[in-house]
Amino acid sequence: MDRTQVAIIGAGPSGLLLSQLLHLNGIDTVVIERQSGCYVASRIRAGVLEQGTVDLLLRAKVGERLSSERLIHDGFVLGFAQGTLRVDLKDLVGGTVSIYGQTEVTKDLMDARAAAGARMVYEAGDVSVEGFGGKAPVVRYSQGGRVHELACDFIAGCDGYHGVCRRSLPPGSLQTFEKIYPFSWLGVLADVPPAAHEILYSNHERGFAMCSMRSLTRSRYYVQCPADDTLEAWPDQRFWDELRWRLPANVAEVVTTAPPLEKSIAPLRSFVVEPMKFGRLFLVGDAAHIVPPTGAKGLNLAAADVRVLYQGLVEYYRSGSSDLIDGYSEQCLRRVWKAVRFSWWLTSVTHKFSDDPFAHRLQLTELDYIRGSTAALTSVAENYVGLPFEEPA
Ligand code: RFL
Ligand code: PHB
Repeated sequence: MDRTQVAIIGAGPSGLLLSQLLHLNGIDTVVIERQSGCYVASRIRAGVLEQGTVDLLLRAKVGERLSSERLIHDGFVLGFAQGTLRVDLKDLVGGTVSIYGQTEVTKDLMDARAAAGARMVYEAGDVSVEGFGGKAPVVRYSQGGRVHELACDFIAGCDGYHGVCRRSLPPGSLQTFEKIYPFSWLGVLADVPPAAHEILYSNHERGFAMCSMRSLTRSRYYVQCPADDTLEAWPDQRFWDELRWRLPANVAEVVTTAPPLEKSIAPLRSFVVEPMKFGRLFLVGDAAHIVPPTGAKGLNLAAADVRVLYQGLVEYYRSGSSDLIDGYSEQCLRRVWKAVRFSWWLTSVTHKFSDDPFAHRLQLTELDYIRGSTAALTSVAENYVGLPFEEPA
């Protein structure tokens, strides 16, 4: 039977980053992914990296292109019917965020893993995980018409929300917390200059809209749409009209349009499972938790889980101590719940939930309150840039 120290299920950002950090610390991994490499490399997702995530990517030696190509933003903007409010991250908490697409992070990690000769299995079928309750976990998968078995010390479930690892845990061993929002985001990526210099979250009576970017020539826009909406209902012109309608007038008038490079609908949910560790199986990133994209926390939380897990595994292999890996779940969940709270809060003040005038007044009051309170604004800023990590670093 083939063998490795850590079997990693999923080659999204969590799996690739964990594999790279463990490799740099002399720990052997095999990454097993059900999709093709091309598919993984072309998924369009997140765009905002906390400085802690950037630091971890630098530590993983995949920060070269990131350092030269990222856009550094020291603020973002909240738009409401009554005007706009800029959250000055630099002034309030001395922080910034980096604009660099998850697609690029994934490519950089894939290149680094390939350059190091990593064992990557793409297009693996029927992946299953067993034996993690004891000392001899095994991963099975099929490829090229054959079933393969991989023995390992640990399994990292980096296989996203729809993955197999969480579903393989014994019934009753997990507690699940979930909130499904009554709307989705329709996103468009287009090669047009961004209409706003900074990310703009806009609350409008027709629904939420947002301006983001990937570079100075590539924009990412979103509009809130009904949860059961379809792409067919959104011809390009309808999307651009609706976006302009919902943005502050000075931004709307400089939106330029082009045929989308990508258009997709993503449902919004908050989801957490506890614990994130069962025996020798760890759930990492979206496999354990989902947040609505409003706070830009999903990828950053995934990186924070990886940071805790790789440090714990390095300590285990160096000293034999399992103290850090034993505390993996508790440590990660403290950060996860704070990001769940912040993403829920930012979603609840910027989106249209109903026609209820009371709910709308509360949203406006939230804005009015943070506008008038440096304490409240500082809280928003410290969450947006990313809360400090717990040590050891
Ligand atoms: P991923 O990226 O879902 O990767 C999981 C991988 O596992 C594979 N897989 C399997 N492999 C083997 N066997 C199986 N049975 C498997 N089942 C699944 C999958 O093919 C995949 O390759 O999880 P990971 O690595 O934990 O990364 C999480 C992030 O992708 C996610 O949190 C972010 O994209 C969320 N997110 C954002 N996060 C941010 O930090 N900042 C943002 O600005 C931000 N914007 C967003 C977002 C997510 C969005 N969508 C599409 C939901 C904007 C959007 C619209
Ligand atoms: C994005 O650029 O895709 C993006 C940015 C900020 C968010 C969510 C998505 O909060």
